[in-house]
Amino acid sequence: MTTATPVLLQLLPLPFPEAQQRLAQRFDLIELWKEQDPDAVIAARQNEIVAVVTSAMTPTSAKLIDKLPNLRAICSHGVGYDAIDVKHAQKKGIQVSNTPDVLNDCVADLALGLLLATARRLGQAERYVRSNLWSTDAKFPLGVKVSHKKIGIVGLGRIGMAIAQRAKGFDMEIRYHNRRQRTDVGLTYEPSLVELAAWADFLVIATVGGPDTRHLVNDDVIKALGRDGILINISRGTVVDETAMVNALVSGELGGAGLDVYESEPTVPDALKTLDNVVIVPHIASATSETRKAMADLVAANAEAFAKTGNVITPIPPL
Ligand code: 8YV
Repeated sequence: MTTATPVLLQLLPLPFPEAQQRLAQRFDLIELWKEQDPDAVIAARQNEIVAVVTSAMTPTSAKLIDKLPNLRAICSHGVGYDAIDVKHAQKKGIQVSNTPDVLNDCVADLALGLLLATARRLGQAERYVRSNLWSTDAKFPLGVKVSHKKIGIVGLGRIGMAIAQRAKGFDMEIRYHNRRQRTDVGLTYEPSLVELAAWADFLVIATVGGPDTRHLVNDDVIKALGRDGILINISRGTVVDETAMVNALVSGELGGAGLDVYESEPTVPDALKTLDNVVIVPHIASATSETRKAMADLVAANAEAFAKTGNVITPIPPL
């Protein structure tokens, strides 16, 4: 790298001051969220910018990338990259890093948390006690057992494997569906997603988002999971045909759902808010202080490594 202080375009603040400070110490920062006229600032400094900091939920388009002729690295806060045009960046020789592994535990914990909350009606039970219903009729409905039940994992990657590890703790029978069978895991592979759903008591979505998996969980899969089945989604809302899911929940053709992600966040279909067999939370799978700090630190480390060596530490593999 040249001796001049490299210029970094930061689309959003890192949620931890230490990590933000590390960027400020190493780069000439353009903190775009502070700018009155962001487009004018980008136009004025477009030739100087060599790196961008963004996040899994911040659109980082080919249009923005093409405005920056000397861009060499994009460092993203988050493991998912469906909001970033990674293919376009990589085609232009631009590295894109994400924050894998540091969030596996918390995302998998929330997947099991949603599964338990939905199966045991924790959200409904909470509302029941808070609205003083317990003292009046004491007829709270039964939940369904989790231990020793069948769990189907859609997308057996790092997070999927962490979910499988936790499911073993509940003595659950585990099968998975992926684009390809994995040869390095001793779990049962199901080539047909519909067959996996038909077999499973709980279907957990842990696959990547983006056009390749859009509506992978369609009406056929949802109907196969069925009246006693429970759908859990901690990946991306677009992976599930949300309209089909809502219709099946309302009609009773799907037993229940525990959701952290939605097709048009932060919009959540109103119908879901009225259903007792649904647990809905606001995209918080990685939202713990420990994990978000680790994610912010990894973004700073990727940017620092790029400034020092020209290479990020956790690049997204070529797509
Ligand atoms: C987000 C996530 O990163 O990592 C992901 O892909 O969806 C989350 O951890 C977070 O919500 C904001 O950046």
